[in-house]
Amino acid sequence: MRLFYSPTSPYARKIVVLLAEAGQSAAVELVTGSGTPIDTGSAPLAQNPLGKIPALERDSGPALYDSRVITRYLDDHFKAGLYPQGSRLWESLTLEATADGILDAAILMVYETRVRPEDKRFEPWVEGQWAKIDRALDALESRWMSHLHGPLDIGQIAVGCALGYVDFRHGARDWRKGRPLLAAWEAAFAARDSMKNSVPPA
Ligand SMILES: N[C@@H](CCC(=O)N[C@@H](CS)C(=O)NCC(=O)O)C(=O)O
Repeated sequence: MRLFYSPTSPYARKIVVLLAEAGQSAAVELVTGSGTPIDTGSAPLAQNPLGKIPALERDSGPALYDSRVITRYLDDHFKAGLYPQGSRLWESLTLEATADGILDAAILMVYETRVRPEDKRFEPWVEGQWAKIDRALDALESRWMSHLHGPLDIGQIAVGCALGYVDFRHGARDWRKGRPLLAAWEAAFAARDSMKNSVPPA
């Protein structure tokens, strides 16, 4: 299998971390390629018509996207057990969606400054994206800590990668302030080998 990815993509990082946690990193070749909404660059268009990474080319069958489809496929393929059985599954999926929502907002903020010309930027829109992240982080601190401290699952991997990306691109926002439980959890999670080996390059 081949994963189209970028070492700075937090969506791709979820997959790289899942593979490492499953002991299957060697089973998937990493191929670099990416674009932006205004320049498809080296994005894997044949694999994903939306022009986004990650995309997974399989040995047979059509390529898969987006990251949530790929993580679930690989979990099933390698029997990794990172999607719990029973009622906890719905919690894990909601936690994963919360983390991915943080990423969606965080990346839109990046595009607003990197891709949009300065005279066309709209600050209230950027702050509206940050407000989504702020509320989601508050929710993690106030109601998700017990799940985060439970058995390793896709929700935790997604949150770990989302917090890593907020640090990477929006470090000046100081998300740890007022969130001691989440900050402590993140420090421990970031120390896992799977996370240390997938830190985005500066
Ligand atoms: N929902 C998608 C989001 C993927 C995504 O936005 N990837 C970014 C890179 S981190 C991208 O390829 N952006 C290019 C674009 O938006 O055109 C997923 O979970 O895979």
